[in-house]
Order: sequence, then structure tokens, then C-alpha cells
Amino acid sequence: MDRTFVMIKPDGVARGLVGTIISRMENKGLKLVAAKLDRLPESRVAEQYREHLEKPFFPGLKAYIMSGPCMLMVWEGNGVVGIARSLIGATNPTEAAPGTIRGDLALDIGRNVIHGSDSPASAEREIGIHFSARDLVDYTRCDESLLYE
Ligand code: D4T
Repeated sequence: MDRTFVMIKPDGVARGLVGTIISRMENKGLKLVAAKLDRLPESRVAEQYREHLEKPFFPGLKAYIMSGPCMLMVWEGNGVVGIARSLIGATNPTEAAPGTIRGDLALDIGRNVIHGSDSPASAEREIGIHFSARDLVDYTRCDESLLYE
């Protein structure tokens, strides 16, 4: 089964959006296999956003991500990387479609509530930054036989 890394950023946690975001993903049929509320140290922010280290927006992004706890999660499902990105919507909430998490719940690219891995390779890398193998729980959703053909 495919896996992806999803992080509700400090604005999403502080705005009380953890429950509604998890519900959207659970209702879709995705399976939550790891979750923790965590304050990210600078080293893990740098690893998470390594491709953006030299970008002008990185200092503001780092301060934002370290401003409070993030909700770190691993989700499973067939094609989950693309499905999670679709549920999340475009990076800039001004361009995110209504019905998506950012389209419905965010206004500003610098406060866009949530992150989702952009490829299976990124997902594996990002899961490894924040979780160890034993954090990932193996269980069956009771509706699994209804979710897949
Ligand atoms: P994340 O990583 O938060 O899911 O965002 P995306 O994967 O959708 O988008 P990204 O890597 O291009 O951007 C990472 C992160 O940086 C913030 N950002 C981005 C910003 O504050 N200003 C900017 O101009 C850009 C491009 C938002 C997301």
C-alpha cells in the first residue's frame, strides 16, 4: 500500500483545524497509520524544506513552521500521494479550488495550513525525517473491502 507524509502546520493546529482535516482524509477512505503533535527543531525544518533553503521566503517559512506544534501524519492508500495533494489543493490558497483544504480553509501562501508530499520518493524521505519504522501501525480499516474493487 502506498504511503504519504502530511503535516498540519502550526496555523492549522492553532486554528483548531486538526479534526476537520483528519475527517476529510478519513472520509475519503485513506488510512491513518501514524500521527503525533510535535514541535519541529530547526534541523528537521531544514531537512523537510531542503530544496527551499536558499529561497528568499525560507527564513519566514522556518519561523512559521517553528512557531508552534505541527500535526505530523502518515496516511496509506492506493495512490495516496496524489489523492492527498488533490484534497489539499494548490500551494497558494488564492489559487486552490473550492472543496480543497486550502481552497476552503486558507487565504495566504505563507499560512497555507498543511503540507503533503509531492511524490512517492519525497513521501519516503519525509516519513523518514519525522518517524521511525516502529511508529507506523499495521491494522485494517473495517470498511477496506468496500473502498477498493
Ligand atoms: P508544502 O511543502 O507546504 O506542502 O507546499 P507545496 O509542496 O505545496 O509547495 P512548495 O514546496 O512550493 O512550497 C513549500 C512551502 O513554502 C511556502 N512558500 C512557498 C512561501 O511561503 N512562499 C512562496 O513564495 C512559496 C513558493 C509555502 C509552502
